[in-house]
Amino acid sequence: MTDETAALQASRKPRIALMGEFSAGKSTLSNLLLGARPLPEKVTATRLAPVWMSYGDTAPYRVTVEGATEPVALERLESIPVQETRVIRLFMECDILELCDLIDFPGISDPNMSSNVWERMLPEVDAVIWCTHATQAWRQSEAAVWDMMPDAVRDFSVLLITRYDKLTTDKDRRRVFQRVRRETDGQFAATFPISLLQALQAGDDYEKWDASGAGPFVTHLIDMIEKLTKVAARTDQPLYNIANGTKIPEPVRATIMPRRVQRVRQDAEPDDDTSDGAVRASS
Ligand SMILES: Nc1nc2c(ncn2[C@@H]2O[C@H](COP(=O)(O)OP(=O)(O)O)[C@@H](O)[C@H]2O)c(=O)[nH]1
Ligand SMILES: [Mg+2]
Repeated sequence: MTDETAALQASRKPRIALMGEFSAGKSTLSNLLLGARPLPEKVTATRLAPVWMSYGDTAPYRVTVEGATEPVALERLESIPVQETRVIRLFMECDILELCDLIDFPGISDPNMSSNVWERMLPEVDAVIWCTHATQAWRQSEAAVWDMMPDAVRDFSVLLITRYDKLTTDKDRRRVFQRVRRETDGQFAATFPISLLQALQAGDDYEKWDASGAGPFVTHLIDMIEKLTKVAARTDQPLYNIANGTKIPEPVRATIMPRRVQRVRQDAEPDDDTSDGAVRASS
């Protein structure tokens, strides 16, 4: 990590959400990214409220919909009431969490869970890694949710076509990739086919790692985190809250610390040059 990156991260780490349909591989992806310290089995096996992972050794807790916090037991995560829990907070000392926070979302169209369980967490996110099953990639329900995402989030987000190992012929693999690319054109920063299982099993075998599709994805992810780190340093607002047509705030270029930083009104006249919503210093 460069000094510059370290200084930027003192302000706020980018928050990356893992989203997609139930069983698309979100929790498997968390495990892959967390590396040697995988999530407790319950996180991958159970329907849970969103799980927000950060660096550290703070004890796990949940935040209720009313905003109260309550300690939780890792071995009893399944007993946490989903509807009444805004988010479960887990802290781990994993390399990836030194760079960003990860939020594992529940499946978007799970019939057993109201969509407000995850919708109410969206304002907290900067970018998304969207997992879509190769064998039923980019369903109507996925497109519908993605349609509602603000541009600022979409511009940084990545689409992962998971379970690529389930496609057995080259022809199938090409066909699925091309169709998904066509149907999501311009809506993601990048699209990668991947077998999360093969990536997990690759261990130190670089050939297997690359063959799984994890190589190019992780390279892109590191670059994405670096860009997001700079953006996050400029604004306390997660990118989800930046309205379409509004510029992402420019850095505040003050040599002396401003006494206060104001958010410019968004309803200002369009030809008024303060109407881009940028955070500006005023003294
Ligand atoms: N074959 C194969 N199985 C996968 C892949 N990714 C995930 N799985 C399996 O799919 C199941 C659901 O994955 P999970 O990560 O729990 O999905 P989530 O509901 O999106 O969190 C698990 O049994 C995984 O092992 C993949 O790329 N290939
Ligand atoms: Mg899961």
